Amino acid sequence: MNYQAILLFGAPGSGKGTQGQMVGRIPGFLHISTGDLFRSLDKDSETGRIFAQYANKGLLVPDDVTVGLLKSHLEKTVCSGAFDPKKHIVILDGAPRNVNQARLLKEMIDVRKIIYLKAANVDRMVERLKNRALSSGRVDDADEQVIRHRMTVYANETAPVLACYDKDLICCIEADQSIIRVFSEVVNALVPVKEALEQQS
Ligand code: B4P
Repeated sequence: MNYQAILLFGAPGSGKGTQGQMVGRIPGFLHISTGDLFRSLDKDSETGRIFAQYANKGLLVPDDVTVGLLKSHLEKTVCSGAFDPKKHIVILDGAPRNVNQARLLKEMIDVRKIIYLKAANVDRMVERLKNRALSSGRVDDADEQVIRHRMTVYANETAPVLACYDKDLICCIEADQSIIRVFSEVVNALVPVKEALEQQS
C-alpha cells in the first residue's frame, strides 16, 4: 500500500504535535504521531516496555519496532474505514527520525511535502518542553538532561534525514512564531498539495 504523506519535521518542541493535531482536524487529512502511538500502548506490553526503555533516556526506539507499529496502525485505519488512501493524506509527525527509517518508509509512503519547523533557538524549545512537563506527565519532558539529550539525538540522527528528499519538497517555517502564525503558513503550504490530489482522484 502506498500512502500520500506530508512529513512534519523538526526538533523536539518545535511544534510538530501541535500543528499535526490542528491539520488533522481538516477534512481529508489524518494526523499520525509515532510518539502518540507509542504512548498509547499498554505499558506492560512488549512494545510498551521497549518504548519506555528508550524514550526515558531521550533515545530513539529501534527502527524495526517503530516502522512495524506505524505500518500496522496505518493498515488498521484503512480496514476500519477511517482512512481512504486514494482520497486522504497522512500527516506523519515524528517519522522518519533517522536515515534508515527514511529508507524503510520509502516503499510505503509517497512524500508530497515536508513541513520543516525550523527552531533557531534550542533553549526556547527546551523551555517549551519543560512547560509541557507540568501538564503532560511525560517522563521524557520532566528531566532537562533528557530533553537536551533528545536535542542532540535530533541534531545527529534526525537532521540528516532532510538530505534524503528532493529540496523542492521542503517548506521551511520559522518555529519560533506564535502557534496560529505557524499554522497559517503550514496551511498555505498544504493547499496546493491537497488541491492537486483532489484533481487526480
Ligand atoms: P514525540 O512525541 O515526537 O515528541 P517531541 O518531538 O518532543 O514533541 P513535539 O515536537 O511533537 O511537541 P510540540 O513541539 O508540538 O517523541 C517522543 C519520543 O518518542 C522520542 O524521544 C522517541 O523516544 C520516541 N519516538 C517517536 N517517534 C519515533 C521514531 N520515528 N523513531 C524512534 N523513536 C521515536 O509541543 C511541545 C510544547 O510546545 C507543547 O507544550 C506546545 O504547546 C508548545 N508549542 C508548540 N508550538 C508552539 C509555539 N509556536 N509557540 C509556543 N509554544 C508552542
